[in-house]
Amino acid sequence: MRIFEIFTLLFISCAFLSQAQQKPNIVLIYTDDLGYGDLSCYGANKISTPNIDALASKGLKFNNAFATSSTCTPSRFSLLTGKYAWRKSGTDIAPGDAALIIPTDINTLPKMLQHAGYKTAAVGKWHLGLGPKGGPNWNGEIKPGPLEIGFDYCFLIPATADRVPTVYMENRHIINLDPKDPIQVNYHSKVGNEPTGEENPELLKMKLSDGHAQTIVNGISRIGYMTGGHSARWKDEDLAIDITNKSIEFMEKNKNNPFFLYMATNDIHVPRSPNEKFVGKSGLGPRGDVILQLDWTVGKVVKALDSLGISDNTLIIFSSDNGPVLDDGYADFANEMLNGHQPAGIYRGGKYSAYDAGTRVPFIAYWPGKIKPGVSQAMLSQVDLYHSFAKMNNQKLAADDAPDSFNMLNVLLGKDTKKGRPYIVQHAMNGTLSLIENGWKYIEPAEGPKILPVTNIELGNSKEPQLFHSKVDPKEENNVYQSYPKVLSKMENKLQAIKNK
Ligand code: NG6
Ligand code: CA
Repeated sequence: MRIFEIFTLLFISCAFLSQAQQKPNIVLIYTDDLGYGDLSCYGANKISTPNIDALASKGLKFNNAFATSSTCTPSRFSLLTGKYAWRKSGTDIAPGDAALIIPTDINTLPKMLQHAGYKTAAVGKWHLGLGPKGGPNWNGEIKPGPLEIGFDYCFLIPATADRVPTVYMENRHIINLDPKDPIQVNYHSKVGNEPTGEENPELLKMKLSDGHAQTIVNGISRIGYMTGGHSARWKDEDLAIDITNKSIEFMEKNKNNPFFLYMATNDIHVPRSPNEKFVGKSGLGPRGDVILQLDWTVGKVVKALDSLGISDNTLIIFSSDNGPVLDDGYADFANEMLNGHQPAGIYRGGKYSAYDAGTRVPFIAYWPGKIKPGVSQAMLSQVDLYHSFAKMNNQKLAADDAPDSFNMLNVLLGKDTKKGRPYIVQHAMNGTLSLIENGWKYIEPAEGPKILPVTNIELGNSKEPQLFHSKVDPKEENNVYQSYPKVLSKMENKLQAIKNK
């Protein structure tokens, strides 16, 4: 063999080896308030989501995957820590000036991936608090935050789009902030003299149905008061575009090394303010239009991975933080323009609820060449992503790490499409826990209203225990706890044991 040939061979085998050793990128598209029935690949026929459908048809679509909680903050906490949020107080829906909720001295999913050699980013909605006790200093360095719990980079909506401050944060600072016009935020009393929804409803481009009556920014009034920071304020109609662009930038920068992108979309949370490209396009009003916008986002991400040539080495997970809601405080015609669309599919309840629609969410795993296309009936919880990604990267978990997270790598990769997790714990808005196991669903007795006003969602609260035979009654219509005392007591005990763990 001539020297040239030897070198060529060496070169080829090195390239092959480095590709084989390259850890897979992970893109977690974590949507907000998207229901089980909101996508055409999950049976919707009043709206079409071709880009997400393509992920589902070329990847693995899960029919029994769950967020841990039926609201945002606790679902995100559980996903990133591998620990049920209800084990820790202060993890309910966070006000926009809350301090960082995830402790900096515990291991987290992004820290584990950093340790495995990944570059990690959080782009989009945060809603897990920022800064020290007492809340962040919006005009200075905002710390601790995502960078202290395992992310190398972040570009964030600090809380939610309906909470002040309505400005972007990049790494530890608010961007485009003019020091001569500092931001002030207050969640108790008015600061500055900008109009509020309560005092000046005539200035609103979107009317209110509940709450959200404080400072008006961009014609939309929010939860909380703010003043200043004018040059830093986002345009709601550009949120999806900005989040998509920053996500793609991060992927481009990191195309030669393994990366983890936690891409938390603002869509389809309120206020639903689609870009003009999508206004009126769904025929279902703004809620439908932002579903189309979300679908566009997914298409952009997939295209970017393709054009960077890294699709075959990237695992995309698509899911939602909790179930659907129609009227969530803004009068945006979500109910009036529903046109027969079923955001929760056949399931009962919705966002905030203990019934299945609160936490049963779309979940798709897509990895060309690695995950065989198909449909999975296996049970899976988002809390399992931490342990499963650790397994994928041969990372050992310490005894205290991710205590509620199971290794479900086989389920994610489609090697087990039938069984999955032995049980699911669901956590509702007022703290009620439910257990799904062996074809049954148990909801513990709870005080609290039956229906959440305005949203009109059944919360699932009942002073009596609730037991549904999910196998034959997936819609949770017949409470059969009196007929099955043995099943009931078994499930009560099991839930108690999980609580005591
Ligand atoms: C509720 C808000 C709702 C939404 C929710 C959090 C009112 C009346 N309702 O309190 O609009 O912001 O909190 O949603 O203010 S989540 O998806 O981030 O959990
Ligand atoms: Ca949410």
